[in-house]
Amino acid sequence: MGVVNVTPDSFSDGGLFLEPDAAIAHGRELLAEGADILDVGGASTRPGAEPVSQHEELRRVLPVLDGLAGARVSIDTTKAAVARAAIDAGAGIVNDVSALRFDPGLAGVVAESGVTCVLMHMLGEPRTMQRDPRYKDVVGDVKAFLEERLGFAAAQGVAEDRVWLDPGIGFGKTVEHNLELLRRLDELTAIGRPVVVGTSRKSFLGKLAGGRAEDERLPGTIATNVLAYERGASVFRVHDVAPVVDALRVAAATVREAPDGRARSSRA
Ligand code: PMM
Repeated sequence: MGVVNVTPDSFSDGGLFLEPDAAIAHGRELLAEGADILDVGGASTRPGAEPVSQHEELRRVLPVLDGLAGARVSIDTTKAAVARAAIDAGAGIVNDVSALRFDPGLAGVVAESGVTCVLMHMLGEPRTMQRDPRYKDVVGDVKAFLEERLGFAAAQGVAEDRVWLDPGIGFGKTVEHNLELLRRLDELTAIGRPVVVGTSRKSFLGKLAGGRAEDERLPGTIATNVLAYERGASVFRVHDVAPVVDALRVAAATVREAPDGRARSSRA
């Protein structure tokens, strides 16, 4: 899953693709590099980000979705109206970092349209999530949250086999929380739904490597995505598609199948 952020303020590429033509060209480049899905977003979710109006979010993403018609696109939004318009413009996946918590209308849009949705864990909301995040057991807590949101989605009429789950790396988590989630990712894949991971260029990678800036975090991005693959993740949300595709191809060729001959995990 290649990231197309149509925002002025995303943490690693804010402002680079704010013009529709630049975003569309970037999306096409990511497809050429091997992305299966383009994740188009018009509202930054970086820590401390201020909310964006529905009107502004639509203004940013709609021309880009039109320009990328024909590609497999996910819309990174928490808003029902944005998801509705994006689906009408061809998006087949709704990537909701609030896991259907922020907009009471979004579950209905997903259910009624029959698209796939990504439910992601976040502690609270982007404005405040990095203020001293605490868990009893981060993996147990995130797993319970994702199971509860999966149940909620199903109760709202979303087919369970249309739901992907995401631990929300960096969303209300310390470095140690992120590492524990990646170490024990198999406990989340055990829920039985495809797991999405988004470690790309995130600050914990910079901290672990001795203070690297956003554009110096590709080695950490590759390391974490390969390990997540080995632990059963299915979808890898990244900015740098070509090198991660290469790394995952090598990882896939290296990983053994389960003793019973089945693939190790469900792949999206
Ligand atoms: N991370 C960001 C935005 N959207 N969606 C999912 N499902 N998982 C993530 O980890 C995730 C996301 C923040 O990264 P960006 O600002 O570079 O887009």
